[in-house]
Amino acid sequence: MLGGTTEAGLLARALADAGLRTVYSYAGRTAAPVAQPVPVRVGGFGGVAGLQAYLRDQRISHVVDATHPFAAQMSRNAVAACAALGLPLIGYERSGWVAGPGDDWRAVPDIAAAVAALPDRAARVFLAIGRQHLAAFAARPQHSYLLRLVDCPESLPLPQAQVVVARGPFTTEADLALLRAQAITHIVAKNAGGTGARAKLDAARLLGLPVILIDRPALPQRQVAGSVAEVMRWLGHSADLGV
Ligand code: 3Y8
Ligand code: NAP
Repeated sequence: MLGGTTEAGLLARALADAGLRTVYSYAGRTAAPVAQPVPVRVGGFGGVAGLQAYLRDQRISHVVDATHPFAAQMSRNAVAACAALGLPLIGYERSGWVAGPGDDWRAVPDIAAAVAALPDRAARVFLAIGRQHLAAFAARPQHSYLLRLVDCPESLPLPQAQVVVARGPFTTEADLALLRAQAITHIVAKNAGGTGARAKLDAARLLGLPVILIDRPALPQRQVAGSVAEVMRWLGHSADLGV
C-alpha cells in the first residue's frame, strides 16, 4: 500500500488485524514518519520502471493507493505500473470538502492561482500547504506568512515568515487559538478532504476568515474505494487471499 495519510494508517491497522501480508510505503518526505502496525518501506521507487520492478521482485499481488489526493504523480505512476503488470489496483480516497453555511471559500485550480488570489494590500496569511510549494509565494513578499510544517526547515524562500512545526491531525480549538494569536487575515489550504486537516477551515468559519482553497489535481481513471471496509471487500474477493 502507498501511504502517507490518516486513511492509510486506518487501512494498515485493518490489514494487520486481518493478518494480510502488507508493506506500507512512505515517500520519505518527513524525518520521522508515524510508525505503522505492518512492515514499512521508505523512499521513491524510481519512477514507473522502478515501481514495476519493485512490484515484480516483491511478488506483490494487490496495490492499494492510499496516498494524499495531491500526491498525483505517485497515483499516476501506480496506474501505469499496475496496468503494465496486469496487477489489481484500487485507490482509497476521501471526498473533498464542500463549503457550508458561513464558509467564505475561494476555490482556485492550483498553487499559482492561490498566489494570484491574495490581496495586494499586506495581509497576514496562514499558508497551511506544507513545505514543497512555498517558493511560489515569494512573488508576494508584502504579506506576513505563518507556515505550518512537519519538520523544521533549514531555510525559507519568504522574507516575512514564521514557522509552526506540527504534524496533524489538528483540532478546531487549537487552530482557532493559532489564528487568533497570529491575527491571521487569510488562509491558503489544499482541498485535502478527510479529517486530519479540516480543523483550520472550521476555525476560519468561526472567525469569518476567507479561505483560498486549492482544488485537487486530476487523477487517471482507476477503481476507487471510499472506506476501509470497501478496500477489504475488494481484497477479499480475490481467492488467492483466502480471507
Ligand atoms: C510523509 C506522514 C497520520 C497521517 C497524518 C491527512 C492528515 C495530518 C493534514 C495543515 C495541513 C499538508 C502536509 C498535511 C496533513 C495528515 C497526515 C496530513 C497537511 C504526514 C506524513 C508525511 C507527510 C508529507 C507532508 C507533505 C505536505 C503535507 C504537511 C508522517 C505527516 C500541508 C498537506 O515537509 C514536507 O516535505 C511535507 C510534505 C507532502 C505537503 C507539502 O507539499 O509540503 N504532507 N505528511 C509521507 C511520506 O513520506 O510518504 O510523517 O507521519 C501525513 C499527514 N499529513 O498518519 O497521522 O491524512 O491528510 N500534511 C495538506 O493536506 O494540505 C497539513 O497544516 O493544516
Ligand atoms: P507526489 O508528488 O505524487 O510523488 C512524487 C514522487 O514521490 C513519486 O513519483 C515517488 O517517487 C515518490 N512518492 C510519493 N509518494 C510515495 C509513497 N507513498 N511511497 C513511495 N514513494 C512515494 O507525492 P507528494 O505529494 O510529494 O506526497 C508524498 C507523500 O506525502 C505521499 O505518501 C503522500 O501520501 C503524503 N502526503 C502528501 C500530501 C500533499 O499535500 N502532497 C499531504 C499529506 C500526505 P518515484 O517516482 O521515485 O517512485
